[in-house]
Amino acid sequence: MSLERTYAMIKPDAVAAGNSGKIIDLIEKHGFRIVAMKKLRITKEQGEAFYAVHKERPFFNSLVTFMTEGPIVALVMEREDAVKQWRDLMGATNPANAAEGTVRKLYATSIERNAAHGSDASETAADETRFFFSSSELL
Ligand code: FUP
Repeated sequence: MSLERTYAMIKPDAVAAGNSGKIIDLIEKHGFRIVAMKKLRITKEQGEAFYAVHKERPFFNSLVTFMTEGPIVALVMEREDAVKQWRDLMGATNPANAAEGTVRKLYATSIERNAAHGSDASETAADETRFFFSSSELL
């Protein structure tokens, strides 16, 4: 299997709680190479565009408010089977259903305040990467 890249975010809840370092440590321990990383605060416009696929869902406004309440850490990371491996390491969307040892089991507090984001496919990862990083930032 060849190397794949995925896009990840450590969400505002986990950054504010001081858990970003521990999550980055987990990421590296699971064999991901960090290709790009930055701390930033998402604007309302960026949040609405990033989550546009969920526009009609009842949680959309609340999700955008949460994602813009404080800084996030955005990452591009690489390993074999990166999209699935990162989703497995994050755990289920709702931390109540997340497996032991996963990021969401360890650090999430609700389905909304769920500590981390991971792309759902390689193509989505490329789009989400372009949304936050220029090609010269991918190292
Ligand atoms: P995931 O791929 O695990 O991030 O989950 P989804 O794409 O289904 O959902 C994206 C984000 O929407 C989740 F991370 C949190 C938020 N969400 C809610 O706030 N409430 C819900 O009922 C479902 C999702």
